[in-house]
Amino acid sequence: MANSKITQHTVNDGDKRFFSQEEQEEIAKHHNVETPNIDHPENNEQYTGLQVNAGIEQMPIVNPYMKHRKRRPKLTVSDYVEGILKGNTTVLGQAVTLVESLNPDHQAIAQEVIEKCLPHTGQSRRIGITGVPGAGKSTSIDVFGLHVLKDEKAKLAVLAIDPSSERSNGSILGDKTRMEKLSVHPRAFIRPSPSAGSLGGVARKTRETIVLCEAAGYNNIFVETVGVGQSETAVHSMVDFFLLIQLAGTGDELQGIKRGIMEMADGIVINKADGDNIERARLAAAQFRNALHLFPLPPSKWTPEVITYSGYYELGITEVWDMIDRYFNHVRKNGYFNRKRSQQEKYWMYETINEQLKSRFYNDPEVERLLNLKQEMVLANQQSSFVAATDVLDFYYDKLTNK
Ligand SMILES: Nc1nc2c(ncn2[C@@H]2O[C@H](COP(=O)(O)OP(=O)(O)OP(=O)(O)O)[C@@H](O)[C@H]2O)c(=O)[nH]1
Ligand SMILES: [Mg+2]
Repeated sequence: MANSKITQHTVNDGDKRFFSQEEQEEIAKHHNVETPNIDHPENNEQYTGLQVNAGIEQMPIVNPYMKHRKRRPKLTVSDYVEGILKGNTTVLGQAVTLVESLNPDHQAIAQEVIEKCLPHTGQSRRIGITGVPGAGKSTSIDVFGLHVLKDEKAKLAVLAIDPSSERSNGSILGDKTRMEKLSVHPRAFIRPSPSAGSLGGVARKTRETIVLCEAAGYNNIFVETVGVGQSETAVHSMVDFFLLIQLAGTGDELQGIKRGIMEMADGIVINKADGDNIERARLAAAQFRNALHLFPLPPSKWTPEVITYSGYYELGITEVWDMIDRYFNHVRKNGYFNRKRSQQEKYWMYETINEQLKSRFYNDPEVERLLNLKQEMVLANQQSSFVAATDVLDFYYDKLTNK
């Protein structure tokens, strides 16, 4: 009895604890009890009954054969640049991840890498592709992409802008099922939209990714976006050619609501011109052509063309691409190509300034506090919105100048 009292000790919290032989001796000494002498019949030589085998040793919880996986060595700026210029897609992918990272250290490296890549860019055709959900963008990009890649010297990067999205990882990745052929093509690089954030932020990251891709030798860039909201403007401001994918019979062609988007388009293509949809697609094309006549000639002096095709059945793909080739010849000849790119550079400089100004202002904790206060006052009619706004701005300017 005394033995069991010691070997199985109950502590206050009701936990049962077990002690080693030495510990038991130690405890026994402490409690003034004799060292337990475990006297079991099994230990007697005469004993012939059942024996309890020694238990097996507890397996270690860590696999002793496990090899420590080497951590990927951190790349330096020149490692990144060198890898990208060699066209190493793993390094390119890692660099894009840096561009997308919110970590300021990553951002700093990313900016340096971009800066060093800039001299190696500008040689590509940048094509924006938009269309309402279900218009067939992914299906079409797959076939357009393969068409472009028939040229052995061609490399294609497919990027996306989808600021709305929790689909961030879905947008293109999920779509890889719809881009089956392209996603396994050795000369294609597919990257989903940077994860949700402000449109300006997402668009800037995509634009920086274009720089990296071009430095890596991708001479064709597709930027996909969903045909709803403001993202078209962002895409339009980073591509040379803007392709609008439309469907027949959705009523869009009559509503003219997409006027802004139609004005941006350098080419309108009516998808799903197959089966019994061919006639309707032709009709829609005619309506679009009529509508386009109402717009003045754009600064490119290029009249947007309207073409029907079928992405799924791969009909009319060459015609679509011939149109795009014609556009590039046209704008290269009349100098619009370079002019537009310069304008875009300027646009993005101002966009970045706007974005930075706003985010610094709104992320300042003191401004945030004052804003909350002023908001209350405005809601309670104690101050006009104009005076409240001026007060907050003055406070911020003072704070900046006193720094
Ligand atoms: N009949 C026909 N169906 C097509 C064609 N192109 C695409 N589809 C079908 O239309 C549906 C939508 O195509 P997607 O390529 O996923 O369209 P999407 O524009 O990428 O759609 P979101 O990613 O949701 O914006 C799919 O079921 C396609 O199979 C086509 O040329 N003809
Ligand atoms: Mg899609």
